[in-house]
Amino acid sequence: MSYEQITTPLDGLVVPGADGDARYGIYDQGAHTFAWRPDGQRPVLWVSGSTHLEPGKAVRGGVPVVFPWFGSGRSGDQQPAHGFARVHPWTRDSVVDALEENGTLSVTHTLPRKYAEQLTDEFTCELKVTFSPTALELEMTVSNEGSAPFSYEQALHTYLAVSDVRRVRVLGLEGQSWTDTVPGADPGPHVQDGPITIDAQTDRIYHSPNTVVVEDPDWQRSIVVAKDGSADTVVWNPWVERAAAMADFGDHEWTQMLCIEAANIGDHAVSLDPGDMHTMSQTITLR
Ligand code: TA6
Repeated sequence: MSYEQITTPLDGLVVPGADGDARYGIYDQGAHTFAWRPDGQRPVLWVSGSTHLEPGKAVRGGVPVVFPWFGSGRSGDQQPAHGFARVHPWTRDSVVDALEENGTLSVTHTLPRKYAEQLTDEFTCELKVTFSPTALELEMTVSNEGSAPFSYEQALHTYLAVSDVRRVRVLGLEGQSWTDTVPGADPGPHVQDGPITIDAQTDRIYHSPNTVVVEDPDWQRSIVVAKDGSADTVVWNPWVERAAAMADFGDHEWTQMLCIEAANIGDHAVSLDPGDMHTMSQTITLR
């Protein structure tokens, strides 16, 4: 097993499986993980068949890195949506290839400071992604290199592949407080009563550090999303109308995916004093 450099549609690395499909994959743009598929398994990450795959445009699927704001930010007027990190090429600093030894590949990227033209803050943002046959681990570390406090929002906006989103259950957030961000909905706060099931457009910020389990009976698997350094978990499915309104999202694809996102948003934005750093990590496994 070995990795290959790719230059189209975007620069990055891929580890092809026996069938030629990507087992592991990451683009340099946005340090964007686009594939993780353990042996004998279906893909764990979902990517739209209609996604853009061109420089400067966000990829619809995989794990977009949301930084330094979520959505339109705490001011409500920040552009681009979900920050600039995901639409620029990051510097690929290191690749640790242990594929022959144990099937593991670690890739570390940093976000070039020049793309943060809207910010005066001095910071570094690094993402280390470790692919293995049993886990996908993402570690996002931000350091304050300046002389003033630096505050940011973040998310690992993970698109999980499911058999049919109407038939999965999400466990681990029972009793947790959540905010409804569906346009026109009562934002709450609400308290989660029992497992989460999806029967309409769903766009929620759970204010919880808990591990989440997505039970998928039709595919006879559960996807476990554990995290550290994250106070919020976003749960999103666009459902019919929202999916149809997105050019980079196939009209019928909404049943195939569910976003479970480790995040720090709003009141949980991270504030770093000069010289401080913070790591948010997300580890995905199957059971
Ligand atoms: O994380 C959920 C969310 O904020 C949704 O409201 C929806 O906008 C989704 O992200 C996708 O955002 P994007 O900018 O990638 O189209």
